[in-house]
Amino acid sequence: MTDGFKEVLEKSSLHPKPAGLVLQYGTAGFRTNAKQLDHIMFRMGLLATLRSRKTKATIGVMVTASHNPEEDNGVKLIDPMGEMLTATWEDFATQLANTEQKELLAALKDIINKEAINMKLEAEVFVGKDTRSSSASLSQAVLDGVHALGGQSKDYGLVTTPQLHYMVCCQNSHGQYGEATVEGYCSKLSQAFLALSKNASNRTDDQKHLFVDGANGIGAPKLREVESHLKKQLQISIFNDGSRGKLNHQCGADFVKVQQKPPTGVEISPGDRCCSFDGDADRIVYYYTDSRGFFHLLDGDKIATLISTFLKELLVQAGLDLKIAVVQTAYANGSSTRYLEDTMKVIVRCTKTGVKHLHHAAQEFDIGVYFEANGHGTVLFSKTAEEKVQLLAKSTNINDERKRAALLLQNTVNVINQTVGDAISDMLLIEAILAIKGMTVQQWDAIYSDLPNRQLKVTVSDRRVIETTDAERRAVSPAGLQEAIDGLVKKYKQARSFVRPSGTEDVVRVYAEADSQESADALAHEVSLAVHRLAGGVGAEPKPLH
Ligand code: 16G
Ligand code: MG
Repeated sequence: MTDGFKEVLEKSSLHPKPAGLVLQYGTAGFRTNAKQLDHIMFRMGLLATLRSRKTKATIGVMVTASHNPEEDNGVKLIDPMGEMLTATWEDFATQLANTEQKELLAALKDIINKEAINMKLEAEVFVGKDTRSSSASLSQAVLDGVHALGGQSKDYGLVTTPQLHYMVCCQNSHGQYGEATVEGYCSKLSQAFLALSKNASNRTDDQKHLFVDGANGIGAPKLREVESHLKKQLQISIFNDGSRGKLNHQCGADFVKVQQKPPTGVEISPGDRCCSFDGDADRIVYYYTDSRGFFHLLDGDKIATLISTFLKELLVQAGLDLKIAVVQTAYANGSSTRYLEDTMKVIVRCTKTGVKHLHHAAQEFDIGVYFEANGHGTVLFSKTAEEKVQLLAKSTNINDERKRAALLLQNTVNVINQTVGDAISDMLLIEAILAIKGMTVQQWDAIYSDLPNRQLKVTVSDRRVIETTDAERRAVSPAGLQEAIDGLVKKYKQARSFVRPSGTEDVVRVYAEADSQESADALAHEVSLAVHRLAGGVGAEPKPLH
């Protein structure tokens, strides 16, 4: 044990912390300019090793800054079943990150004591990275941290974030979830996709064609690996594959969702079915342009609707009594919530922003479909649900319709990466559903019409003055803000608005929706003004959009 610590001391001096630098383990780990992250990576290697001993399981560490610009990087830890790191350990991560160099050992020992960690136990950490130029040396710093505390490591090199989550889950489930290799991932997902596709009626090559914007990130090369298993059942043209353009620059899911326009670097014609991944391929949105050149976005809400409709129909056909729910956040378009509740009659839950909150809420149901409007999401099946599906799929004394539905459900379970939202897996599921239902992207889009909406940002001196409740839908402080929002919302038809401090940027976010784009824009502006006036706005007051 003493020796181990000696090595920590020696190695940590190679990854020194800039004095005074303070960083926070945010919604999705640490994320900032890559130049500030070397010591963070080393320390997250240390922390992951402790977490591995504590849980007696393999832990993952992913080096990525997702949709942030190329100059940034970041890191997040993955817990044993492939979930996000548990909240108490997020606090340890922040403490360890901000401890000055000379206090590092004391901070480590503090965690070891608090969590009663047996340092004699073995530890194993899986490490992955995205395609950023800084990722190679930063992931090496993680590995240095793991080795300094005597942990074993496996370096997966370039993988998508959800692939690393998958590997961790496979390893800790001793292969029950699948084989912990990229090849294992590709073959599990593609086999399930091919089995699903057999249920599609004959499709033309055009109908099988999908245009994918890889955001110039890791999603593109990883999708190529999957594609080689798909036996041309899906014909993919990949744009922004990283061979030329800059990561996330004018492309990728975040750009398309925020700008409401197609990415640059994609040559598409009206009606072509397209999707965009983000920089680490844990997010996906679909879109097309119509013959008049109008852009149509199919975001996480539309994806959740498509998937939950498909699953609900299969449950009815299979005669399975399983409780299905859709989990959304306050950003979900009001039309989607209304459609799901009133027409589809499924349970809808709303949680705070951030994948971990949705994931936990979805675990409470037999089948929990969760998606953020921005395209993060997946489907979770409870153990009972999976067992019932398996049993029915094996049974011989049921009619053809039930059998077909049971097999479809079984393959649906297998095509989904249940550990976390996964652009590649979500894409395969969506493509299979469209093929089976014989549905075009326009028909999918027409299931319901989005309410016009607008998102704005307001800079304030301290965004923490805004505190929210009711899954971020209401502000409890500063005094008077919620009353002001309520008053403004009343002025417009079908209107809704809320504000929340961002978990990833130093701004307050404002969301508004209403029956027309003009009204949504005007409401968003008026609410921004209220935030600026009541929550310590910095600089000039927000100007109207028109
Ligand atoms: C992070 C979250 C995402 C959330 C976003 C909100 C994960 C993996 N990612 O990217 O789910 O929508 O933050 O950002 O949890 P904001 O707090 O700046 O609005
Ligand atoms: Mg991402």
